[in-house]
Amino acid sequence: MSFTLPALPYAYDALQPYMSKETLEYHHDKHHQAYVTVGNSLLTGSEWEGKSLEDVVKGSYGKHAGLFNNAGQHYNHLHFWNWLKPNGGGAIPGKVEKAIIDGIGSIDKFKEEFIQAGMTQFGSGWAWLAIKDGKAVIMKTPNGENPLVHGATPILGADVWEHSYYIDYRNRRADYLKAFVDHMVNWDYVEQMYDAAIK
Ligand code: MN3
Repeated sequence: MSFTLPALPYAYDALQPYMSKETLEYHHDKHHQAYVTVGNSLLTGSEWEGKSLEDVVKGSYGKHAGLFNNAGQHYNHLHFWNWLKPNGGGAIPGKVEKAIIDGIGSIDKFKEEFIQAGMTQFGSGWAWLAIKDGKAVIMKTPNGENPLVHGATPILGADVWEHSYYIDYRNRRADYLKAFVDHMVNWDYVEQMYDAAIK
């Protein structure tokens, strides 16, 4: 298989005022497209050609930095577009809410720790809610890394690369993360990933 860039699952202006049309045009059409294009050129002829995206990400980690960075970012962004939706945030589906409370303590603590993970990821990277050994945990990773290479399954991720927020929030990463949690998260998609992660 090769990597392909799917269309956004909503209009480019659908996440305003929390994420602008301009941000999504650059982030999806330029940044994600570049991960797909470069990833495909590095995948072709490699030992991972024909493998699933998850297997490419896990297999290339620590072995082929260029392919890993681009495949990891392709995986992260495929989900990232679906982790967002217009009028997002709000009520968390019951079983996900229970998993968060069991693993992290409370919903308020989850929000606080998730935002803190994003704030303390120095430079580019991601903040995550992941399932590890059946439990909900907060993680953070640099660059294109994700929980898959740390024995966990991501169920929600916030891109804290500057390209994800600088047009709309400038240097105010905390405001972006707060808007992400309160107004943009597509909890139905988080629930789908949770269901798959605990199988
Ligand atoms: Mn990005």
